[in-house]
Amino acid sequence: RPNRLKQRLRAGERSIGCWLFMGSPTAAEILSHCGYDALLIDHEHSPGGLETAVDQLRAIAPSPVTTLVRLGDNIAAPVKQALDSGADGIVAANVEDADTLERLVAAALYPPLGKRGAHFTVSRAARWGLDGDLYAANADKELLVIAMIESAAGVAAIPELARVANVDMFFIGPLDLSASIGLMGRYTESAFVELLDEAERRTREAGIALGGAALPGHDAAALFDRGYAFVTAASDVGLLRDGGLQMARPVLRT
Ligand code: 3PY
Ligand code: MG
Repeated sequence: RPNRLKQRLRAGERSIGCWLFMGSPTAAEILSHCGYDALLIDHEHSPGGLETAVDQLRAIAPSPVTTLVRLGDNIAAPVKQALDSGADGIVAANVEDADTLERLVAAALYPPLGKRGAHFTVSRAARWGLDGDLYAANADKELLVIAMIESAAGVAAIPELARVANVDMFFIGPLDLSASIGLMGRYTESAFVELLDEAERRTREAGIALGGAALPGHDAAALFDRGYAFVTAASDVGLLRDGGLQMARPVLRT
């Protein structure tokens, strides 16, 4: 199946994503109908493991939305399992060195480009072996590998990380980026603003697509204006929480 986000990146089109923190296939299904280009299943902070992810992927599958899994750990095993389960790509949190990134890319790509092990019978992505040849022929071209930059060390490493082949995007995580310099969530502090600017500038200079999460108070449009190709501006939890507050507050006040 075509990777919508990857196609849009190639075409220079702006794309929007939403995080899935609830481990809920129903929330995933609802959001798959809302016009996002990509949904990001989180395994870094969220409940739910691979089997939950498979149910989320099934719920999204009738839609053309790209599915990404953010890894709980930057090692090879969950990369292979997420991709064989049918995710269209992986997101690695807080990447700070080229060796780690190289190993993750190698886990995502079949030889000769990488070292991804092949097994199609157990692979939902290869339609349980029915599409083994087709999947093998297209996987390396279609999958996305996204590295998150979310520390001062990660920003410093951008030129080195950019030399790793077959990385599709650097995605800036502002919360952890601010925390890494002792300013957690203090997005207007000049030291943070400067570090964010530097991360954006280095990514642009490296010629890698820039992604990021919209800060509270910054809408996605502001990030697109700064050259972002992909922005996440919502999550299943955030939408439910904020919608819940919005409905309850006026009632409670009367
Ligand atoms: C961060 O801001 O740290 C993120 O991981 C974005 O989702
Ligand atoms: Mg983070």
